Amino acid sequence: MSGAGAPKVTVDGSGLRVVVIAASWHEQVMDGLLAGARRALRESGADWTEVRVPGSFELPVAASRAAAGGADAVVALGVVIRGGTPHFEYVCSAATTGLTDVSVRTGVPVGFGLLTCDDEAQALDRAGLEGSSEDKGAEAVEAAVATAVTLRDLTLAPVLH
Ligand code: DLZ
Repeated sequence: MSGAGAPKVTVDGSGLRVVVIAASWHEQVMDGLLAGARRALRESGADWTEVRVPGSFELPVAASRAAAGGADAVVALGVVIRGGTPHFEYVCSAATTGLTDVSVRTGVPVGFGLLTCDDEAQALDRAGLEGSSEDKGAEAVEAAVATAVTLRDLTLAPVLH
């Protein structure tokens, strides 16, 4: 999937409580994703907390707890790099399905900052580091905060007859 065509999302997230959940595999890439997420959160004006989980497989259960605990938006960050066994597919699929389920079941938007890459070079190119072509940590924050604002406005919108 190409990153070309991504919108520039700017949104006022003041008053929102965001929980960032970050996996711990692939430290250099994760550092980039987290730095991008923090930049975007500062720009949005939202308040946030950060928690770490061991791997991307653990992102959904932590996201579920954060949503149940009152977060207005959750941002899930992780990196999975393809290896020589089908393990990659299982971890990616479980994390993706799990995060989707959390967001639809709870009504709390989950920013999808999970990189699923063939190799580390691909991941570094998307990690928002110097020389990277994309900043997926920031994108995940922008999407989650923008969606939380949209959902808040939808809840407050009067019913038109
Ligand atoms: C086991 C595993 C492997 C092989 N690779 C990754 C990875 O590239 N990225 C990641 O976030 N996690 C990986 N894991 C760990 C699993 O996500 C999970 O933490 C373990 O299977 C324990 O439940």
